[in-house]
Amino acid sequence: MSRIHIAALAAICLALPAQAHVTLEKPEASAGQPYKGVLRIGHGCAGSPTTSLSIEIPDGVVAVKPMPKAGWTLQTQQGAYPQAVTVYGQTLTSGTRRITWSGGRLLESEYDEFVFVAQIAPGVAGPVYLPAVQGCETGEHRWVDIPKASQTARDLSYPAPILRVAAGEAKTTQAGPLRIEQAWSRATPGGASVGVGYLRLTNAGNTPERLLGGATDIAARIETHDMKMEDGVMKMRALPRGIEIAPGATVELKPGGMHLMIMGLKQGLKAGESIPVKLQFEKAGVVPVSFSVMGMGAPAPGAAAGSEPEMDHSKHMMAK
Ligand SMILES: [Cu+2]
Repeated sequence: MSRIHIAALAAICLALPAQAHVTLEKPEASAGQPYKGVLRIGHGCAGSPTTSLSIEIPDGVVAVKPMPKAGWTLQTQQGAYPQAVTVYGQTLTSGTRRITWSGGRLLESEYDEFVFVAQIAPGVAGPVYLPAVQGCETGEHRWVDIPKASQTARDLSYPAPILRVAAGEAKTTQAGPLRIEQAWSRATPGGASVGVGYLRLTNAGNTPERLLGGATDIAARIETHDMKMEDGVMKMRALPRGIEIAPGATVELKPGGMHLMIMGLKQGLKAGESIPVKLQFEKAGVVPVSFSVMGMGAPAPGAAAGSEPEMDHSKHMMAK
């Protein structure tokens, strides 16, 4: 090859758009929030078709669930987290640390996306990296370089996909001695008239407090409910006296147990939005809180599949 050809080739390589690298479509996330990662593969290995993609999940990215891809085999490797993470009332100590899609064939001339969902642990801030190995029929690209203090990703030939995490606003509401945390709900299927609400309540006061229900513009009313087994069937019942939070106690409203029931929904609840709710307490009175809506039917982050009772309230039976 002539000198000119080499120079031209080098120029082309340097001019490759960012898409030539393996990158995340949305490289920003917030601590304590859900995150959907879309890895983009825009080329093969020097022309050779891509046949696998493997990514490492960094510390602080938890409750990871990869999306299966038609024509590709999905494998995950589980491992311990360096410290337990509490997400929406669940304490997680381990989870998916590596995802591998393999067995497909993505031509140099084609583009594809590999998807996972995750939760960013509270307290994470700054960049985290998801080293990725792109396997090809011939050779591989190891997108695993992490910039040193004086560098940026631009200085690296094979930068690892970067995710910049903004310190999330602490989703904690304080009302006198009462602390309200991690208020969340679930997306509803079309036409559903009821939704659920979960949260954690801590009473640091000396007298009992009581959650009586609440109100929201997007539904007729909000009730306090419980679930219990009756003749082998999980049934829910209204708690007309509300839910007590004893002095010094923390009460968790969570799947399979006590919950808020949002009755008479005027619109569906969509993952990613937040619902403004005015909670009603016996002593603290009306306390505004917003509920983050999580994916439909998804178990609470970290809950093992099948570990929770039926949560589709449209099917579930009201105890008499
Ligand atoms: Cu209910």
